Amino acid sequence: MSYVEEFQPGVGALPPRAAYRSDAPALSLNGTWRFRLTDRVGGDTGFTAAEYDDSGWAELPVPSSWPMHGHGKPAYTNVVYPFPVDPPHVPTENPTGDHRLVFELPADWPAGSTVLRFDGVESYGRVWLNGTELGWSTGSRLPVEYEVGGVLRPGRNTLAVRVHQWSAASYLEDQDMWWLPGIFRDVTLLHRPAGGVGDVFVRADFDHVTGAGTLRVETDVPATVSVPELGITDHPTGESVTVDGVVGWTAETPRLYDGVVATAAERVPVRIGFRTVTIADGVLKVNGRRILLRGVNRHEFHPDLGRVVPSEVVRAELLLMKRHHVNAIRTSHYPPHPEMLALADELGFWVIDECDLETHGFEPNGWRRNPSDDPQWTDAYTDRMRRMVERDKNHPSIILWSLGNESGIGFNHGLMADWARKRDGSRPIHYEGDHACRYVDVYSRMYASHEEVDAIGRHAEERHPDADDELDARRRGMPFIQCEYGHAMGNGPGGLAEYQELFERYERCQGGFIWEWLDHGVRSHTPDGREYFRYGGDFGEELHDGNFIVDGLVFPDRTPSPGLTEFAAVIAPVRVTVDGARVQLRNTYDFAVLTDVEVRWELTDDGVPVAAGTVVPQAVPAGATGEVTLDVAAPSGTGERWLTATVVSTVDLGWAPAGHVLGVGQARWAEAAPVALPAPTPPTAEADGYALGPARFDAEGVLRSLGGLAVTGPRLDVWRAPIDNDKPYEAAWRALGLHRVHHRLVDVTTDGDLVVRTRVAPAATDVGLAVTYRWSAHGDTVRLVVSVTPEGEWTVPLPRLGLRLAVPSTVDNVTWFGGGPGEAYPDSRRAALVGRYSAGVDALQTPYVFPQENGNRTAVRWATLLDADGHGLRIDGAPTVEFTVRRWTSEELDAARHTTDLVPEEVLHVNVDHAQHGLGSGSCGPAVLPQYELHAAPTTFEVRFRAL
Ligand code: IPT
Repeated sequence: MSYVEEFQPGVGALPPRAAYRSDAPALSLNGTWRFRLTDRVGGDTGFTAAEYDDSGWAELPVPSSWPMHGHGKPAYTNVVYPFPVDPPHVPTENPTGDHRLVFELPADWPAGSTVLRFDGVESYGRVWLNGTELGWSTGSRLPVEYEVGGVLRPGRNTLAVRVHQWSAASYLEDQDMWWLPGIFRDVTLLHRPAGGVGDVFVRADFDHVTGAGTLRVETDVPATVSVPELGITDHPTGESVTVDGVVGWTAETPRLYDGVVATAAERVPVRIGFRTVTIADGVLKVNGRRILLRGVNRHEFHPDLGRVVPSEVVRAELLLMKRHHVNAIRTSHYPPHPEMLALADELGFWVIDECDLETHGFEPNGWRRNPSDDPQWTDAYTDRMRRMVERDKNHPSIILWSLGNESGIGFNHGLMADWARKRDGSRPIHYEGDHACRYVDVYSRMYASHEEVDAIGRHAEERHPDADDELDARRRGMPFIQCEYGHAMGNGPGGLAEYQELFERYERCQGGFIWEWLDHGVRSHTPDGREYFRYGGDFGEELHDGNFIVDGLVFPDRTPSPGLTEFAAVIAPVRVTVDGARVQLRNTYDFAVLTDVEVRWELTDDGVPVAAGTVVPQAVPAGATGEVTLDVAAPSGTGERWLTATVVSTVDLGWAPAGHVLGVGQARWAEAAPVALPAPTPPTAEADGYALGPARFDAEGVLRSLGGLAVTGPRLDVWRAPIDNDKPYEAAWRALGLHRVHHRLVDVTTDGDLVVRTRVAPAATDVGLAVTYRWSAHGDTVRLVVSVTPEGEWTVPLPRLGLRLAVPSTVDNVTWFGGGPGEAYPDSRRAALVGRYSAGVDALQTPYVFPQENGNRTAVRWATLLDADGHGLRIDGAPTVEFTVRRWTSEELDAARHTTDLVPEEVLHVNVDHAQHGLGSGSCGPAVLPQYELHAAPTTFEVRFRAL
């Protein structure tokens, strides 16, 4: 048995303590180290000696995930272990990274105690300083400190770290992510002055009735705390002090007070947020009020660097979250870099800090030998919990401790929870895997359907089979959160607005966390230099879970995907309702007063502004609704008239500049005046087809040109390149053959109109769609009425129902009046506003890492496709269509595996749809809600074409 196959968590580390940076000397050992990769445990340790010659080794930045720097490769599995499940054993072939750093100790470094701190080493790190072994650690996303005062030398020092990818601890770190070994967080030398502060525990409660804050700081040694702003000066630690009139900390009002904890030897800056978390009457409250979590699950990943996320990237991404109204983060599924929590305190997020624990790979084996229920692993479990709580306990943003993720359930969870409650009774315990809620304080689920959330809201959920009456009653009395919902894989998720309605309807349902924030794609380039992102299987892994690793609201480079835009619209803090000239503003914040905002309104006719103005509303308290009446002097007009009211901040919010949108509402003031079409001119038969006004058809009744513009089609289309969230349907769609339908011409006749009848059906089945295309010409407009009648027994929904046509690739400037500016689908269209928009065809594509249906513009009244000279085509819905245009077909999109597989054609493929099926969350969760399913049913729709 190899030494990496121990159940115990480590040897030689100091007891865990709070993360802080004091005025004691510190030396970052981040930088360029020497590196050598071998494939076995237990190799010669000669490299740990100071005199060892490492000049032949590679250079490697630390922190780093070494496979991202050309040493070995990343590998992705979701649930399964990429090695036999035989705990605590791991493969003999065990990528092992030897790291060496020679560093100079500053001449003024004080004598005495110094600790060497590693903030993250994956998965097993063995450490030597100047040839002396300090110990070893596991618990990758947790810090470890070694006392090195006795081994540190003046001048030159040699640090050697041997990191093994696989260890017994790998069984506890089976999170759904790339396997990426390395010293991936900071390495620091910290002087520990004699009489220094040691551990610090800042407890800062807020009494929402009196407005008083009570501060009590605990330290290992007698010390004082000062908070100048609150008039607290040299107050002894260990004793409470109550101050009236403090401002409580909340995610919406993240008020921090700067303080200092001091002994004669050391000063530790602390940032104090007064807040009290309680569960009362079955509701999770902060400072006495119910909170609603509008959260995301956040992994730490960077497309070039792996588990190393530069601090400026972290700040930018938290700002991006704030700007999209995200107010909560679950640190799935391990404690983040400590700086992220400091930022969460500062910017304002509710955080579930989750322990670095997942044993999901035991599930496919029936949870046999699951470490969660095995005493051999108890120390490892409680060690992880202790190291998380001790490191992070001073962050006001953290409101719940989570025991980990997807680890089944066992008594070790109970021991973790017990320890945490004893050490920090101020935060409730979360763990989703405890379905009976034996050890936890909140009821948490993942991917519960709307129906189930509704039942939970009514306290009418199913009883858990393992729960007796008491346990059942206990759970039924708990607040409910969805720690994961809305699976943001590829296009989607759909149905978010309906979840939000449930969270707002039921007091018990306190929101949730979208799975997940970020696509973990690995940035790569084709030989000719085009960028794309790799996912599971792209590194030749023996076992992998493909693109299940790209399931975020932002792309790997952290640009927002339409899913984020939609989520932002759904959770926008101000719900704006326009009713004539009255605009209601519902403030959905839990704490913040709506103030320093203005309502900018605009009146448009067919998307063209005709009047605009600004009004300043009265302040609206949290949870209340305010109203303004607009003074609109509207000119007369005949277009479709919309009033749009946008609530924007008039001040810099700290996380967004003035002008930031907090909510938008729209209402239609007038329908468009009906267009009177000129009387029809009948079709004429020609040698090779038919002429109808400006249109020319071939003998089979297929449109070939319009006013001289080459056009092919349109003909019926029911296929879309399946989206990841089509998982519940895709197999049935393909089995039926919806991706390979045949169009049989029935006949072409003229009866004043040109009437083309076809039957559209896949081979090998007797179901089909009888289609009639009725064409008529009215001046320069050609009108098409399509009637579709299903035949046979349809048992699957349709991906889409509409028309596809091809036009020359030169007409690639698109303008439309309808929903926009971004893509939208029936169950994901809160972000789409009616307006007039323009974009090039390329900008209309959404580059999902795994290519799939995308780019639909919803409720399009009309669209023009024009070339550089302004010639082209206009398409009108009667009244609206769903509209997509791309340089490849749906079939090509379907076949592509990476964005760079898509090659532009000489034509544009335009989909003009009567409807599309919804998105849902079916890649990992509920399918499309019934009201957004598209069923084959008798349907008639109308489209008009005109050459421009
Ligand atoms: C759930 C996991 O907790 C999460 O890490 C991720 O894998 C997600 O699914 C899917 O992307 S577990 C699943 C079995 C519901």
